[in-house]
Amino acid sequence: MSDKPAGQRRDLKALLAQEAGKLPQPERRAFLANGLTLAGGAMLGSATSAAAANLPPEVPPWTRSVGRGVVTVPYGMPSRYEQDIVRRTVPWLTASAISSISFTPLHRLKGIITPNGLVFERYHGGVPEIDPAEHRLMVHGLVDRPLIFTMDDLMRFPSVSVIRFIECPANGGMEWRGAQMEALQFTHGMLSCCEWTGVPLATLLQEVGVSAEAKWLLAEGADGSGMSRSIPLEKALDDSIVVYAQNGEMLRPEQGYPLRLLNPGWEGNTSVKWLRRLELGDAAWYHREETSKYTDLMPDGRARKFSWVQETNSVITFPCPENGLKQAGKYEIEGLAWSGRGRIKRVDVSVDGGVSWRSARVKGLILPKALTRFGLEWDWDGGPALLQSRAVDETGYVQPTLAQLREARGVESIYHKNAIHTWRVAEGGGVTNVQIE
Ligand SMILES: Nc1nc2c(c(=O)[nH]1)N[C@H]1C(S)=C(S)[C@@H](COP(=O)(O)O)O[C@H]1N2
Ligand SMILES: [Mo]
Repeated sequence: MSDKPAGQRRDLKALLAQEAGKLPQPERRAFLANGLTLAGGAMLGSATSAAAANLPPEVPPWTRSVGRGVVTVPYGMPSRYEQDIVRRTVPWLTASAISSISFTPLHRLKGIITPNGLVFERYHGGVPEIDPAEHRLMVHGLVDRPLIFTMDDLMRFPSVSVIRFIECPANGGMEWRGAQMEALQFTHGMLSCCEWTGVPLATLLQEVGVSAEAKWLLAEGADGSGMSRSIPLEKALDDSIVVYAQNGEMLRPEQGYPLRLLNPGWEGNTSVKWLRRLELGDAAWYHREETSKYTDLMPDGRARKFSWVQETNSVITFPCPENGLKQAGKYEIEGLAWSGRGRIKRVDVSVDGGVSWRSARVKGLILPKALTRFGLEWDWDGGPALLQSRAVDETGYVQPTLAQLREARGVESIYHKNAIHTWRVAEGGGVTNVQIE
């Protein structure tokens, strides 16, 4: 999008008028037929910063010489012009970087896959450096044959690959009591979606033979925090996966190299990284991460426990505080929707704070428990607007309003804030984060 002052845009307009005769006619007709007027076009907007000598019909220097050769960069990195697209953290959120969180730059991503280097990170005891040759997974407890697997052992089992989101249930948690984060990266960035490859947990459980009394499973990490969660056996047998690869390559250290558990659609916390131990038992363990943490204090003073599923949620990724509007005209409002219960069925978008709604186009892959992208064409009149998205999943669950969520859960929760989110577009195109009930 254009981020140039109006003066420069006028220069562009003049330049284009001058160049118009040189443009191939069919392209020009299509361009105008789309109804996009000058600065509405991102291509035109970005052209304003270019030196005249590099603009068509001139031939720029990089076209008049050869570029760098193969394996100058053995492991490829994004263009240096994309260097600002990085994970970011909120320094005041946690006392130390060892037990902290970084956020995915959702405002700059396309499609539904999060590139490995931009997947949000959450650690309770830092990232351990584990040699896969020395890593073991022990499966024991109420089983017929306790076993210890090497990484090589695990890779001999038939594998599966699935595209699934992982979301920390604390995503947006700063906003329960009204705190406003002025960036999409910080309101919703504890969210990622990757293709994960590994062995279904059911396969490993078959290998060890689960005892009839077993009802729960404890998953424990090999990191310094020794993080652990109790998982009901039904989930473990349903769709949990012991994962070793992510988007086609081995897991990143930040994501649990060499092995993590993936519980699709559930609190990110249950997807234990650096997985070293699975214990079968007849009851939940009630460890720290399911008692003092990852429970929700309700208005009656009691705590909701084992609130595993990440319920239907959505957010508009363009425009957003980081990506404002510059000039009245046509745009595509875009966003992401997801549900821990299955597929997204529909996404409605409002530009008037929920008074009226239109159905957005759901774009690309529509997979269960995966990010799903939506878009809606919008002719912005240049005036104030309140943008909202409301997702519905295949179970019929409708994303609640903030008022409905507060009504049901009070304001003491940290986790599971999946309310309809509002971006306020001001006259002039600046976007801010607002809460409307
Ligand atoms: N062993 C271990 N597993 C862990 C954690 C951890 O600190 N240690 N953090 C959990 C939390 S709270 C979340 S939200 C997810 C985050 O996964 P990611 O860092 O791959 O995005 O990992 C979970 N698994
Ligand atoms: Mo988390």
